[in-house]
Amino acid sequence: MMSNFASPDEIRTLLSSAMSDMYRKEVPQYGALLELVKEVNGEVLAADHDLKCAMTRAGEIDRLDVERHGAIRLGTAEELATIRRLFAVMGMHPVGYYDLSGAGTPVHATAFRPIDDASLRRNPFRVFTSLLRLDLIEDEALRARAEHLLRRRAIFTPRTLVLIDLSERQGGLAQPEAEEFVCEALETFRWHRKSPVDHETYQALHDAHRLIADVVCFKGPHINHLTPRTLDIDAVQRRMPAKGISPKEVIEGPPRRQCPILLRQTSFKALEEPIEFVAAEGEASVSTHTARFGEIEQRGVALTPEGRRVYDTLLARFLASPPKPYDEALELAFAAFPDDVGTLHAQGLAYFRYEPTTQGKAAPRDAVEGQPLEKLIAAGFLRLAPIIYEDFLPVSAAGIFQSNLGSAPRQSYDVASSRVAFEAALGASVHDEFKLYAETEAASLRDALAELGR
Ligand code: OOG
Ligand code: NI
Repeated sequence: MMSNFASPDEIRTLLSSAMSDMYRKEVPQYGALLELVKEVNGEVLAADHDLKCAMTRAGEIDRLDVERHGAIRLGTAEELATIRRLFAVMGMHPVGYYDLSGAGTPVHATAFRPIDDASLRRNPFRVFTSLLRLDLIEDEALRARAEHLLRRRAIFTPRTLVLIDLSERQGGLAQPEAEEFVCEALETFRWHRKSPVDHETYQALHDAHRLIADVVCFKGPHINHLTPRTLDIDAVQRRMPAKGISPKEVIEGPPRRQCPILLRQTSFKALEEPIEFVAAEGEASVSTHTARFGEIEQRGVALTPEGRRVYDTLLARFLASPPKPYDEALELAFAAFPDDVGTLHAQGLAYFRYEPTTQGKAAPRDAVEGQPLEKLIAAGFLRLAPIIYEDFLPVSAAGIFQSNLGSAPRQSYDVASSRVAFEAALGASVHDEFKLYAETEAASLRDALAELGR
């Protein structure tokens, strides 16, 4: 049967762009942030010709303007399982397991994102998706109340569910179905000013943990931020105040580097927004809630398990007692981490794509045949290009949660990490991000060597 289905890549792009438009209307500061990021990215690319060429070769220039990640928080296993099916329609799959309970946040999470190279190139839209761990509410009556409220809500429109089913049965959606799907699915992520609960219940859940109230007291999992990718996070951070945006004090993640690694992020404070709670005799009582915030990110090369181990060790050591000034001290703490492509590659700390150079393609057969990889690189026949990190960092995510919840770091929950329970709720296992990067690297090596005629 000939397929005339809309491609999942196209559906994802439609939805992420619709979501961006919706969020821009809901949170005006988001629009200001996008302008600032665009301005800085333009300046960086104009000033750094090599970076521009490298990003063009890697197909990253085209995706830069549409590249976003968002986050939602879900309340039940059923919601998580259905959101997995919803994201699958758009070619987004669960990658990685993040346990944030150790950081005092009663959730665990995964990131839905495209996993193959061509789709990532087209639009790498990612949604960090947390599941509330109700088992961490100590008060039994309160936990039962939360469970009851969650059971009662329906976060998907009936038509969304029909279209997900249809897509699974047919193996895709025709163009008009895809467009309808995007409109319907968008409803799940919308902000609701009216809460279906009374203020007293809200307050009780809020006192147990602000995050619990944010999930349980709302009709759906409002998208709580949409993050554009910048090529110079320090510059954007510096210029935020002039645009009326106040960022949090420090940038999460690794320090600024010649060869950027992983992911650096900073956010600005959540908005205080009016909410109408249910009151006696159908009247509404208006109070406020903070949930939605702004964030920017800069992405660098993905690290191998060994590189990640070194990163985690250095960061943990630094965060145990972060000296001031933070930025310089962090740079110093990472002095031992190699900061050039050659060493990162030679020591197996990061993932790279192999690109045959013009010189390599013109080289005589015996100059490439049987030569070890390092020789081909040293001879300039193969060039290394960083494979960009497409995922998240648990320590950074915990910092982001904490700063936008406005709370001081809490005591960590003393519970076992629960990946098995998470995957049972999800109805699938999560992809291993290291495996995905390693496969991309291996495939690029195969192609490069074939092109060199080896
Ligand atoms: C998600 C916070 C995590 C990130 O970029 O690490 C996150 C949330 O607050 O729901 O988005
Ligand atoms: Ni984020």
